Amino acid sequence: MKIGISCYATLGGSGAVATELGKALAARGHEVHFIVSGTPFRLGYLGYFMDNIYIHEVETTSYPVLQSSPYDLALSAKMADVIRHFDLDIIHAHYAIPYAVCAFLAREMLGSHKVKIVTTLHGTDITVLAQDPLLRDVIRLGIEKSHAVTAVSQSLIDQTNELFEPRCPIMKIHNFVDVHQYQRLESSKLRERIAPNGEKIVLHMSNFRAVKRIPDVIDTFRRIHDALPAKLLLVGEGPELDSARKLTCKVGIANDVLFLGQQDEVAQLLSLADLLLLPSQKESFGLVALEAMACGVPVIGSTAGGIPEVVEHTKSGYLAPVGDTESMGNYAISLLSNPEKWENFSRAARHRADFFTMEKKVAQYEALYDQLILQPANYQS
Ligand code: GMT
Repeated sequence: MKIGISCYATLGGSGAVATELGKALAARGHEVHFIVSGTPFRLGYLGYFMDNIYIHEVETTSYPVLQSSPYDLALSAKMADVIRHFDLDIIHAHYAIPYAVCAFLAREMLGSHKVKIVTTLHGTDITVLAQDPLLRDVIRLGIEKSHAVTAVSQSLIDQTNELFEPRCPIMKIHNFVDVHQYQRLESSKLRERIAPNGEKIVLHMSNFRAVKRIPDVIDTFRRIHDALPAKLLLVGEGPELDSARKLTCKVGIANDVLFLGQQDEVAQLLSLADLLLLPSQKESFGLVALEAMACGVPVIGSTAGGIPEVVEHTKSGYLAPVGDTESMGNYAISLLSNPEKWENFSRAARHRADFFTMEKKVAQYEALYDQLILQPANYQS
């Protein structure tokens, strides 16, 4: 098959999933065309050449009469160009706006073309952006003009159904992890440097947006730190980073918190951790939780969105209502102070990750593409 993929190229779960999917499809012999604003971050540091992958960068223009640089229109035109030139079978949009809407525009530009549009909803496109009445109808258009729509969790399907009542069912394809790449790697030397006195290592990794509730990460860690020697690794960048630094000073834990910024060697970092914290306000799936679990790291998180579909409360981690840092702290302390319990949770986390293996989920996407290719060219509506 010839498959176009359009997604956010910068840091974030949707771009990570789209890129890992593209890599897996290419490895299975499909021709994959990324139509993006820049090389997706998970393709940028492969260290080897991947056959079957093509990258088409969108260039925008500016002109005094235009209010802003028309990126979305340039993206649509680029999609149309790539669809026509490479005779794509599928264009897979990751995130409703702008990608699903641009894919629709691209197809309209081409008049008649066999290409089918698949849209994957990732979370904030529905749980945040679609709450804005101005954007809601644009998102509705993207959903209705797709030939198939998938979502990364049942929770996200339920929220989308409630908001849009789409005519065609949304298909659940959970996110996935490459369990060969994400496994607990040897890290004793690094661990010794970061936690020289045998401190427990707690990790949070995100885009540091308000939705991640960074103050809850810090408050949960403060409770752990009060009870036992521990270090907190904060990985990622985003708008809440500055206030996070200030808060760690204010609560007196700054010496035991490491701000690592954006990092590429995710499996290596996760392998260092004894616990992952994910106390999000909204989280359609929580890819980082799955990647951590594949590395044998139990998760302490909130019950928001799709997190309970990934983390089994009391088995591979503990979940508490959003904002309940007291329970999160107590759960964390009970796990970190009981090696046998931690070992059981770690094993269960690795076992749980096997439910979300890349092979299974990529096969589901492949089957969906196959099915669409055989169908007549009408949109959902
Ligand atoms: O919030 C993020 O981590 C970024 C965001 C994105 O769109 O890149 O992630 C969303 O998509 C991920 C991949 O499907 C999911 O694992 C995240 O749960 C989801 N984020 C939210 O729902 C807040």
